[in-house]
Amino acid sequence: MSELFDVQVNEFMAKVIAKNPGETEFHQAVKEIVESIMPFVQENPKYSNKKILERMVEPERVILFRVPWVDDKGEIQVNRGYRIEMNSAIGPYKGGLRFHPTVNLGILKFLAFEQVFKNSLTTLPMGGGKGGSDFDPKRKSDNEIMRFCQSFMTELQRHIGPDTDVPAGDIGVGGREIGYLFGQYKRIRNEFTGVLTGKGINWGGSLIRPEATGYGAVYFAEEMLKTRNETLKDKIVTISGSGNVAQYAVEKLIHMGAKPVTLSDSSGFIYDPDGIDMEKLQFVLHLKNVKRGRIEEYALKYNVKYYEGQRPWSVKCHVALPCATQNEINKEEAEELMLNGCYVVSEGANMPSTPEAVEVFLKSKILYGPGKAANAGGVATSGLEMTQNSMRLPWTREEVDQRLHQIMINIHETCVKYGTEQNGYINYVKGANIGGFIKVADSMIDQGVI
Ligand code: NDP
Ligand code: 2IT
Repeated sequence: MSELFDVQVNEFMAKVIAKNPGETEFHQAVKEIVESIMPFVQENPKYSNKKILERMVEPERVILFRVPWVDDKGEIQVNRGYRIEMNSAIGPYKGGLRFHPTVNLGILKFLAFEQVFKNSLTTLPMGGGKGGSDFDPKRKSDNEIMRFCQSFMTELQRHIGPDTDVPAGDIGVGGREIGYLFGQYKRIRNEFTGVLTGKGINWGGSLIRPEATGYGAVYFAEEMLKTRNETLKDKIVTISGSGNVAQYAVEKLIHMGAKPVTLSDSSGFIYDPDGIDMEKLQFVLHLKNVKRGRIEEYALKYNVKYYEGQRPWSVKCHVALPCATQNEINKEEAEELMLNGCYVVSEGANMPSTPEAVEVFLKSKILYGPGKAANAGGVATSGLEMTQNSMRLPWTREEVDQRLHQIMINIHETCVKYGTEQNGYINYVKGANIGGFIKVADSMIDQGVI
């Protein structure tokens, strides 16, 4: 980037930081976008004249509310609920809910901001939003989870709707939580609508939605490899996380003939040099989705090594799929991945690589697919769930999977279109940011000063 752009980015960021103090993850997400977009905006004065970036970093609406509930001991607990309605230029607000003790305004604003660009990349008509709570679902009984979800929805329901804002899952929010949330919405509003996605298959859910984010991240890795005339077959793959995204990334990797060798949770990671096969994956699904246990149990069951308190990036691999959380690959870990021969990173999680790690990937000229492109398959399939709800007609697994696959191919093409540099290197960060920006920015211009 030229010095002029550096100055402009720094000036822009100084204002964002002053206006949103302490929201470090939000600053990080905005800076990455602004660094990519600033040169493009300068070349296209219609965007700078209309203050598009200045408007985009300000959420259309932020909702913050009290979530009181009674635990199994009869004690009253108080959590904080949020919904960030970031941008509705191209469709109703759309994005997940995260239940995790670390949740705060800055984290949800970063996620909502990313979501705006991601949703635009899917080509489907969805604006961007995100919400959640600092509620910790770990070690809670099923009844406690239900009571919390009911209290959360009792307030959230007045702000959302199938044509207004359509939440879904994220960390700590899966099929079980969506069920309790949906039940409470229906009870209060007396409406059976597609107000949430990730619903159960008997009550308006879409086939392949649970699989979609993990499958999509693997499809994206495959598309990146194709640009070098390679495939995933026989590639050794490290994966972090062992939740929704990680589980189905592993399944698709197995289908494609790759060898997934690690999984993790917030306590540590397991390394299975023989590869995680379908039978072992079934064990993980039961462990995580039914027993709600720790990944360490995999090591005990299959007699492999468990690394307490560590992340899997020291393991030799061709491909890395971070599928746990933000900032889970730092500069040193990125360098270690490169030294060990890793040359494909496809991000299932949102912003899993720190800015310094991203710099390492781009300097090393590897195939690096940032989250807003690589993990867009989840929200894209949520968009397909909304379509099926509107039609009141479900599609088959094959139909949804085929559409998901095509959307990931299209997102990859958009990244190539806007991210290919003069020397031929595809900078997917730039490609995804500019590709996602244009449709939202043009829609904002069409709709006046909104
Ligand atoms: P889950 O709650 O199903 O799983 C999360 C996994 O990541 C768990 O193994 C969890 O371990 C681990 N994890 C969470 N927080 C941390 C942390 N602070 N440090 C270390 N490990 C952590 O969530 P998902 O699989 O749905 O989400 C994973 C990532 O993918 C997130 O970044 C999310 O935003 C992103 N994403 C999800 C989509 C979806 O459709 N679900 C769509 C697009 C992106 P533990 O159980 O110990 O907490
Ligand atoms: O980060 C994400 O894209 C999600 N958690 C999925 C959002 C959705 O609305 O399906």
